Order: sequence, then structure tokens, then C-alpha cells
Amino acid sequence: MAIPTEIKLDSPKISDASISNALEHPLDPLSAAELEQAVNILAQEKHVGDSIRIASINLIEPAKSLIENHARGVPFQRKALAVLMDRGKRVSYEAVVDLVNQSVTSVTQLPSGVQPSIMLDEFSECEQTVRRSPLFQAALKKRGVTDADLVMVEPWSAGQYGNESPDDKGLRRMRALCFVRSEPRDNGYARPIDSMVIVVDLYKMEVLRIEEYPMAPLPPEPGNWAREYIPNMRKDLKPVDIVQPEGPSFTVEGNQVEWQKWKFRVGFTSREGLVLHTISYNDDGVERPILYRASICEMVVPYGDPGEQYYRKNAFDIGEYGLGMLANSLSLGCDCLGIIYYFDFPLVDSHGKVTPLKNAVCLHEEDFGILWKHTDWRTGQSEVRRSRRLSVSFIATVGNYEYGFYWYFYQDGSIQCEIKLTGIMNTTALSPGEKSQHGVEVAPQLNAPFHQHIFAARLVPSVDGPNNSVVEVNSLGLPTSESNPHGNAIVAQETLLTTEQEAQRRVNSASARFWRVVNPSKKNRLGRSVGYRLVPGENCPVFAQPEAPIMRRAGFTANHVWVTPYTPQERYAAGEYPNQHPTGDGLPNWTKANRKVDDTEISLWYVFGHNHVPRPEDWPVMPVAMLGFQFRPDGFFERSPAMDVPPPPPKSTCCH
Ligand SMILES: [Cu+2]
Repeated sequence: MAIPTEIKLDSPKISDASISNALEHPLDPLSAAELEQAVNILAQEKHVGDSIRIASINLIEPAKSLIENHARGVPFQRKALAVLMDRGKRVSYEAVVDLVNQSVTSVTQLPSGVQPSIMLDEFSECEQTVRRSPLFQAALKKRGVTDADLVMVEPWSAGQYGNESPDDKGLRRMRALCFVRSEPRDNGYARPIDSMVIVVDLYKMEVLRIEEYPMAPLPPEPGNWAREYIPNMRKDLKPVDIVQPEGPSFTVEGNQVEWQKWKFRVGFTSREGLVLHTISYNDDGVERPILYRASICEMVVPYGDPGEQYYRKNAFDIGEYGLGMLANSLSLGCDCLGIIYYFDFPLVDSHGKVTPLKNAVCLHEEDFGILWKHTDWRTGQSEVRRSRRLSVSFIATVGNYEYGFYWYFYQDGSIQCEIKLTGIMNTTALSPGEKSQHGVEVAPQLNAPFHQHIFAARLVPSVDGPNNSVVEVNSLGLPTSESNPHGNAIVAQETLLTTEQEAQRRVNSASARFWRVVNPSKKNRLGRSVGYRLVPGENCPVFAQPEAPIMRRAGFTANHVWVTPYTPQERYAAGEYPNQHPTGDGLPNWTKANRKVDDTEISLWYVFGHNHVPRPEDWPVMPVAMLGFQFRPDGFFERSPAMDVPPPPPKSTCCH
């Protein structure tokens, strides 16, 4: 097994104050010291206490104009947004903490019914509460389960479906699903006890009730994946080592990365995890901006089983849980290969304890096959270039599932976002001989329901400047006519999307649809507006019906492309607080205003989904499925920007 090499480059996070000041930047995520300071200020001003919990504390990013004019070493403001929940009073607040002036500058109560995201501590507290409950122990007994310690209690966000019992009104709820292990390291997902759902009030941390459903026996087979359970591993694999004898080609200064003409900043929030800022490309000495900010800002995993105990399974893993909070420390296991630079980011728990997440984000280079090649068959002249890409990534574990988020930078000016889905599928039990209409039997009597993983990327383009427009391009074949007598004519029709409602679009493989983000005031030498192309990858429509209650909160999934005027407060596709939101918020709500979106500062939202029809081969741990999109130059450069990539060294082992 190849072990990733960790190196520390000459630069960041060193204690010399003068150097670290110069490396600090207004977009840097809050440091551990700043998080601790924020917690202390909140405590001094009595905004945290026994009954008040901290859902999150994140940097309030300064205005774009301040970032554009920021000069190194010049002092800047640092403000934090804390989301607080008073369990006793059953209200939540947003508090703005000024870290420079050391004060809380505003406290705003959240509207009633709106819940902050679920805190990590609530998961374990919820599990312990359920285990201790006599109701739960009685329900287990009824099912022949004798050891409550072997039961995995998986708290799921309860959502809001409009049919909640009046007793539940105003409560902060979770619905826990149960699985049972045969021993402590056994894969519990092989044995779902899906004949009961435990409803928990997180304010009082008590079991409200246990919903009972028809009982299915536990599936008979284990589904173990840990190495001690795999007796016959293949033995014919020879080592592959990634060798970079002169080190990597990137440099890191603070949170700024430079590589192969690219420059960008690495950020991290408790909600989105990895965030990229101020992405630019050095084009012959001119630093040309491309994206001001890029992140995966929301996702939802709607499950397609209409059963009473299942229809509320619709996890908004970013807005309801927070992927940054669930990020892996990448030193565990072998996630990356080669010479790796790791970024550490601190996290704060609901009690205000700050802990560093070591190796949260991985930065490394990869060989990526051929960049370009041509052989002149007449002269025998042949040129080939290897493609090198820079990968920036993090991985989050959300209960049973893993999501890897990768951003790649290429030498031809392209950026790619790729999401890797792996981990263990959520399962339900079948009676012998039973088949589900809404899932696939992946092991005897073990059903994996149909579901979708739908992601929303929020891109703030800055293609050669702040004012951009989006143009949709549809290609089509023209009917045979006098001007097209041979029926072979193709046209690429461009449509400028001028308003928010015009800009609600879906992918269409029949017209090979893509979108160009252009700067209308900057023309290339061929007279066209410079642009970058949003190239969709795998995608699918959401299958929930438009009137389905889940679509109130997951309304952003109704379109694949949305364009809105850039508004810093409009950050997340399903709104700021999707957890139990009664009406839903976010893109469908904001775009009702039908604001103008051409030749202005915009946010471009790309929504993309993986439709998961499970396979037996996805069990017990699903081999990675990948989906994503690309952002490729389209008339941005005068010609291929990759021509100056040198050929591999003559003695290179790759060419023979
Ligand atoms: Cu899946």
C-alpha cells in the first residue's frame, strides 16, 4: 500500500508574526484563535450558556469590492456569523461578532419554525437518548433484539411535510432509523430494523414516540467490509509509486495556491467544506480573473420509496448537517497519492470547543494522460504532451455515505468539479420472497431503495471582470431545404439569458446544450465576447413530483441552471435554513423577483444529479461513482493555451 507523503512547504502557518501577517487575507477562514475569541466574546456578552448551543461560527466574507482592493499587509476587518440555539427558550439567533473590536454587533432572532442545521453533538446525544429510552428497549424486545448496545440509531433530519402532528409544532425533531450489528465492528446496514422509527425532540433530548410499521425479519447475510473480514485478498498487485524528485510544481502561501499560471485561494466553511476564491489565470503576464467564488453549496438526497416510514428520507447534507463539520481528516487511510500538501482547518462544536481538523483539504498534482498530440504521417513529426492537473479535494462522511469533492485545474485553462460517491447504501429489509417496486434487492432480503443525489454548485463568475452574462448554446440539424439540400447543416444557436426566469434552464442532450459565461464588454481578437463554457456532465431530472411536499424545500432541483444577480446573502440553493423550513426558501423564492441577470455581477447555479438505481455490486461498499461538470475556456484565449507545455524529458519512461 502506498502511503501518501506529507510535506510542509516553505511558508504557511508559521509563528513569525510579521510573515504570518503578510500572508493573512480577508478571505481566510476563521483561525482556531479567532474561533475561540468569537466563543469568548459570545460568552462574555451572555450569548452562550448552559441551554444555548452553537450551531456554527463562520467568517462573514468581506464585500467583493474590499477584496478586489485589498493590499497585502493592510489591516482588515474580521467578522464572524454565529448561529446559536437556545434549547430552553426554543429560539435561535444569528449573532454577528466583530473580532477586531471584540464585541457582538447584532443579534437577530430567526423566524419561528426555522431551525439551524443539526449539530454534530446532537447525533451522539440523540443516539444515547434513544438507547436509554424504556420505550425503545421495549420495542427492541418485541423484535427479538436483546443487546441495545449493538443497535445503530441513525438520526435523520425530520423535514417538514405539512402533515406533522400538532404536538410536533415548534419542536426540533429528528427521526431515527435503526440497524443492528451482530458484533461491534459488524456492518449494521446489513440488518435494518425498519419496522420502527423513533421520533426525538432535540430541544428536550427525549423520545417523543416510536412509530411502528409492519415487521420484516432481519436479512440473513452479513455485509462486512473491514479488512479482517476479507479472507482472500488478491495477491498479484505490484506497487505503483508516484515520484516527484524535484517536489511538486505548486506553491502555497498562506491559503493562496499558485500552479501552472493558475492562482486561487483555498477556503473552508463548516457548511460547504471546501470553497475556492479568486480563481485567476496568468495569461502572458496578465492576471485574468475567472471565478470569484466556487463551492458546492447544497445537496439533497431524495429517496423514492413512498412507504410511510420512508417518504421523509430526503437529506440536505449541506444545509441540514454541514459537510465541513463532517469532513474527514485525510491522514486516515490512503486518500491521496504523490506529494501532498494538506490544509488544516479548525472546527467549533456546539459547546464552543475548538478543535483542528488536520488534513482537511488535500492539494496535489496528478498525471492525467494526454493533453494533446499530433503525428504528421507525411513527415513522421510527432508531438505529444502529458496532461498534468492540480487536484484540490476533501471528503465528507455523512452517516452511511461518503462524498469526495474534487476541483481540478488543467494546463489548457479548464476547471473541473468532480464528486465521488462511495460508502454504504441505506437499506431496508424484505420478507422472504418479497420484492420492492421502489428498490433493488442487493443481497438476500436486503433492499436498497431508488434515490437521487442532487448537488448545487454556486459559481460567482468574474470572466475578465465583474460584469458577466450567460448565453445558452443549442446545436441542431436543420431540415433539408433549398439552402440545405443535403440535409447536413448544423447550427449552434445562441440565446442570451436576460432575466432570472429566462435563466431557469435544464440540460438537453438532444441539442448538446451548454452555457457560455461571457463578458460583454471584453471582446477577443475574433470579435466575440470572451467567455468560459459550463459543460454539463452526468445529470438527470429530479423525479419527485412538482407538488410533492419535499419540493417546497428542494425546489432548487427543478432546474439545472439558475442565474441570479450576485447577492452575498443569497448563498445556498435551498436557502439559509432548510432544516424543517415550513415553506422552503432559496432559488425558487429569490427568482420570483425576476431580476435582470445580463451584463451585471451574477451567481451561476448549476444543479446536477446522480440517479442511483442500486446494483448488487454497490454492496457492501459502493465502488466510486463520479459526476460533475467542467468550466472550459471558450473564446477566452486567442488559441490553445496549452501549446507551451514542454514535451516530456527525453529519458522519460513514458515515451518508448
Ligand atoms: Cu446512492
